[in-house]
Amino acid sequence: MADLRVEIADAVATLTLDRPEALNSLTIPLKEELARAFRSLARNPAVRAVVLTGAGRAFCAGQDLRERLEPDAAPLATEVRERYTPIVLAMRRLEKPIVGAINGVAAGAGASLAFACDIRIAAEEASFLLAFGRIGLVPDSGASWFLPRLIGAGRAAELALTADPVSAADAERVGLVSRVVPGPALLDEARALATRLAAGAPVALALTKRALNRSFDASLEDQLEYEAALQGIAGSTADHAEGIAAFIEKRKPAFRGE
Ligand code: T3D
Repeated sequence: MADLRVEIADAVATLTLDRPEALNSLTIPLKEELARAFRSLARNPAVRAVVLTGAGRAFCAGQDLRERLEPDAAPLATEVRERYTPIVLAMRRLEKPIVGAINGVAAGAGASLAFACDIRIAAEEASFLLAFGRIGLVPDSGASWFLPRLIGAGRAAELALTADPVSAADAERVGLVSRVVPGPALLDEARALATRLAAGAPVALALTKRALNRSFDASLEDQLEYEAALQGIAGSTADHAEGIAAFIEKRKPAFRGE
């Protein structure tokens, strides 16, 4: 049975990690399904935004540690390169916004998946745990890259080195999540946000994600030039003309991704 549920409605794809009995920890089939799903959503014009969440009480507990004990388990570096890196790259390269609906604990690579989303909304009972250190490993799947960018170097070092859990309330306070909502409302809130994003101008959203992705590695001069070039592309779309027309005519724009 598939461990990843994919539901598409109203231009929003909801991906649900679905191994609740093992806190949605990541097995080889689940990792492969997830990377495949993100690549396939990239090619699906009917999907304009994505929600990533977990079934049951956890978002994702990271690597399935039982699978790791199997005699034919790949060496760690190989597993990370071949099965985690492709997921994270597919998420960051997906030119559609990803809303993380963090329903419960996000631990180890599960936290990394949450960090790789564009926007995170958390349930009150959610928490983040850089569990790697607790089992003698280092942060992977982008955790050491995303975390300092999201919350600053000092706080990132504290979370990574102590592996102390961060509550949803603290995550909101430090800017790790955009907001915290009651658990039963989480999916509706995340889908409502994704639906709103899906109604945006797709090319502009794609280029915005591209600009944000490269901003930390660019000088101000380079980024100003990059923005100008992207604006040239966005400005030549039919959606830009539609945006202006809708403003003048005092109506909602109908963006078509053209
Ligand atoms: O290939 C590689 O290894 C390289 C990649 C590494 C990336 C990583 O993600 S390394 C980090 C791996 N993850 C962890 O170390 C987290 C392990 N889990 C926990 O620390 C705790 O489960 C949680 C803090 C997440 C939640 O605690 P709690 O008390 O709410 O739940 P629990 O009782 O520990 O877990 C409930 C069940 O889920 C339990 O199964 P059982 O006893 O009821 O049959 C537990 O074994 C299972 N479970 C939780 N996490 C994992 C898991 N099973 C397999 N793998 C897990 N990661």
